[in-house]
Amino acid sequence: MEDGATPPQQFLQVSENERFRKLKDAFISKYGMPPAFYARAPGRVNLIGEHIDYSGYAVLPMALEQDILAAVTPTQTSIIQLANTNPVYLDYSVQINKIHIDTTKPLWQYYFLCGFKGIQEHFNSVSSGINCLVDGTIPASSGLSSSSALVCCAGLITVIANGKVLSKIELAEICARCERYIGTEGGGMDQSISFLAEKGMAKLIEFNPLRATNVKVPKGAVFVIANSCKEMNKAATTHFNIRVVECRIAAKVLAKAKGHEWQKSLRLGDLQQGLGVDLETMLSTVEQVLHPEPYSREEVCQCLGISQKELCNILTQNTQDVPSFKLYQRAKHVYSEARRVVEFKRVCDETPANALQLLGDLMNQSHLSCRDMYECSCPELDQLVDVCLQSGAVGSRLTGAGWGGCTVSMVPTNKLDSFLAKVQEIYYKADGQRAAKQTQSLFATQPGGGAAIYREV
Ligand code: ADP
Ligand code: NG1
Repeated sequence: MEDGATPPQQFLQVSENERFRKLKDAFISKYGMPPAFYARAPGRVNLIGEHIDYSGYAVLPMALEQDILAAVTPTQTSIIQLANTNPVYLDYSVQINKIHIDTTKPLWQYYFLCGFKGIQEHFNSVSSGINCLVDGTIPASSGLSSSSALVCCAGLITVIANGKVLSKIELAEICARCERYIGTEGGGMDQSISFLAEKGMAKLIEFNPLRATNVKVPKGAVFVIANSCKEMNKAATTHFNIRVVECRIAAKVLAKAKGHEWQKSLRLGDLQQGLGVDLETMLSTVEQVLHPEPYSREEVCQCLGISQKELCNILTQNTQDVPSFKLYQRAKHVYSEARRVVEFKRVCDETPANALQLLGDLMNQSHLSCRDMYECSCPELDQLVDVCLQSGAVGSRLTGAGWGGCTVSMVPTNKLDSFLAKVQEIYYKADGQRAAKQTQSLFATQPGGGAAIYREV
């Protein structure tokens, strides 16, 4: 288990590192002074455990090399000045006591402000302004947590610029909460792995209390990420929050049927804990209590004995008008996916002779459940998973929120070259738009390290 020490501060010779050197030069041309420090927060790939963190269940991600890197100088101006090396993301500035996050328009600066605001609120106030230049290498809106890397980087910058100290665990918890200011009710997977990751290790991330345990994936295979080239911004659509509220309602309906306290805020994981039963029993309870037909608003109100107004209090701002809820399918996915995470970790720990096959099977089952029960896939992701399996992967699944974005595949090391060549041929070269993006879209990845601060020697 992690001890949650403060993110490491490292020293480097900026002139010897091309990315840092370019960022420093760009910072000087923008602000007329050198940066005082640099902050980095990585993206992640989730190996298994999709859409279950916000129901309280453990997930199994690893950090990527791709990250958000920012050059920063604290100032006495009380102004946050933001610029980005990618011209798509426009310059922005705001006074530190006039922060407003518009949940109807998820512009890039609002993710930064989420991180800033989280720390500002934690310490009641922060006084330092900042000049900041951001450089990101995580494909955006592709299920690799570019948004959380930006929020975490901003949180870390605010802590350092104001001379404060927080543990990695505290930073992860604050950043998980404050990313919700953008309007999506996510769990804490992305922010936790961004702070708690260690090079060479995937992590089992458990919640309440937050902890991270090393998971060593058996030798003989590599994880390959493939981008479907279809983007999906969580905060700009209702898909994500609809799933969150379906899980909340399913937990309440199941709890009421089992004579358990259901009025307070309750997640599917809290219910299992409260009932003191195993995941198997929760899956049978889903079969006994819930029906596969969608529940209308009226039926939910009737089941719970609540008014339409009380139902609205359970919903988020952007799901107030949802007409029906698929409770059976969502609960079935959550409890079965939680069980697959436990099984995946067990296989990694015990490494039986057929470990790779077992892990691959779990990944394939996870994709089917995401596709059919949770309905967070899309035709492009389903096609890409099929192509990856045909090309030699032992397991393949969508990763991250879904409805677009990336797949992660487990590929035997000795088949990696032919796998990459086949997927290029079938998925990317056959389509002009995908072909244009193919170099950044398909890559093998190793578990990377967590967020860090860098200073120039
Ligand atoms: P993800 O699955 O990658 O977290 P989201 O759709 O939730 O995707 O968030 C993507 C948003 O994060 C982008 O639209 C942008 O506002 C912000 N973002 C991602 N990468 C960068 C970057 N390099 N610089 C600035 N903002 C970024
Ligand atoms: P990405 O892939 O970064 O959009 C989202 C949530 C996670 C988790 C996954 C699905 C946020 C910030 N992230 O991740 O907490 O629920 O979807 O497993 O909301």
